[in-house]
Amino acid sequence: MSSRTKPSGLTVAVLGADGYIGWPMAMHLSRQGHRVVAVDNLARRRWDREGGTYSLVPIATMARRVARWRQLTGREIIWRRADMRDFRAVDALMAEFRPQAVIHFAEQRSAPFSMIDRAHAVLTQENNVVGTLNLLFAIRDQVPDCHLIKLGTMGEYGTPNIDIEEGYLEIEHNGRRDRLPFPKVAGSFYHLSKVHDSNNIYFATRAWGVRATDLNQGVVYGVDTEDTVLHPELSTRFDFDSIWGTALNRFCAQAAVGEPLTVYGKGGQTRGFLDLRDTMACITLALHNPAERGECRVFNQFTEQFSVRELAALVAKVRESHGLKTEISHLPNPRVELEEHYYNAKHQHLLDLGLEPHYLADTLLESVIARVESLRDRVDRVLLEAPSVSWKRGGNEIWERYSGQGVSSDPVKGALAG
Ligand code: NAD
Ligand code: USQ
Repeated sequence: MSSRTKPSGLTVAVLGADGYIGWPMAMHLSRQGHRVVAVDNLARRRWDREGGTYSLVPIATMARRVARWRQLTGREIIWRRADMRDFRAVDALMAEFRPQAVIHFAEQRSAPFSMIDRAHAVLTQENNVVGTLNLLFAIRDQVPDCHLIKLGTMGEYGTPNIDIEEGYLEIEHNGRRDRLPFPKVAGSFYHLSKVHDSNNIYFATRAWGVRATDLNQGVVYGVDTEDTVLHPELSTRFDFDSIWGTALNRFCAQAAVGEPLTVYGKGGQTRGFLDLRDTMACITLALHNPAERGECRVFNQFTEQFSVRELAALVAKVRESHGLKTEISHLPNPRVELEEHYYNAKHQHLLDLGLEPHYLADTLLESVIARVESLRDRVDRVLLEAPSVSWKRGGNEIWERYSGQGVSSDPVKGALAG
């Protein structure tokens, strides 16, 4: 691992910069004096329109965001609309800006979305795998020294009955030893798209000497960073529906409007979690301590682990401290996943680089719930309802109810039109 730390004035491309994490990341790096090129094809806004979902926190257009950022800070974020599946566009971006680092968030990131039907599974894997492949080729051809920082997910590993290492496992088999990628048993076509990406990235580091950091990130929570709070037009999104909203976001929204918390099955499903501010810190640490040429580093990027049941209890406890009773309902689980399992995932590398974590304390939960409460008039309770995508049967009632046309016949082409 390189010992370089804290360079400033790097040119960094943030791909997926209109998203929940991408937008605060773009501001965070701009504040630190880096030259930020923010790229997105706005597909996510389009998928929201198609499915009748929306961010609870109102979000401004990218044009308004970068204008407001410039006005408040005097700093420039260069905004470019481009689709990662369009190789010419990706190649041209790398050639024009010659970034020293690329932070790649630009993927379809919902597991339920990927399980709606064949078309959504294909869209997800085509969007994610082709986008990352295009980026790898563009880096090889245009900026071979560029550091790729790629957002993967802890869900790539699944929930094995052994400790989860950071990317690689030392194995002894029939008297021989090797260090091999940790086995991956992902739980949705979305999570599998990240496994495929990881394999392609690892190959590109070996074949072409690309420098890469593959961040297996846990579930991110929180809505505010020091930059998003500067102005309403700098806010980032907050998803609460059953397609895009994570369990924790949904529980906060359900508690805020007095609906029961929707725990799927027994609720023993355990995952890694981290605060949005720690995501900023982790990625900045990876950026300032780059991988070597030909190195494929894997960091497990989370700070704490909780079961779904524990999350629901935490939210209910916060409400109780305000004298409010919150019901927790255990619904039939729409997913195919273990509901009680061993889970012990290592996450040492980022701590070694200097990460100082925030923890999911009552105060943080309280502030998220309060934020949702202040927006309660915007909450459509239909979107908080019971799960709508079954891992076995697919389908999405919300999608059909809102769009009135069911799943669009070719969402892949549609997304290109974005
Ligand atoms: P998001 O959906 O809010 O943002 C993703 C952005 O990427 C969107 O703005 C979308 O328009 C853009 N995008 C998608 N496909 C694109 C394409 N082909 N070309 C250009 N832009 C495209 O998601 P997020 O929550 O900000 O997640 C960012 C990344 O982090 C994703 O890769 C996700 O898989 C990963 N991740 C997220 C979490 C989480 O809890 N949010 C946890 C682990 C990993
Ligand atoms: N769950 C509930 N109730 C709900 C919603 C979900 O009990 O109302 C359960 C699910 O069954 C699952 C767990 O909560 O067991 C986590 O689901 P989630 O929707 O919060 O998170 P997930 O689908 O895993 O996806 C989210 C992000 C994804 C990221 C992933 C990180 O959407 O982009 O990759 O978290 S990780 O979980 O580490 O793979």
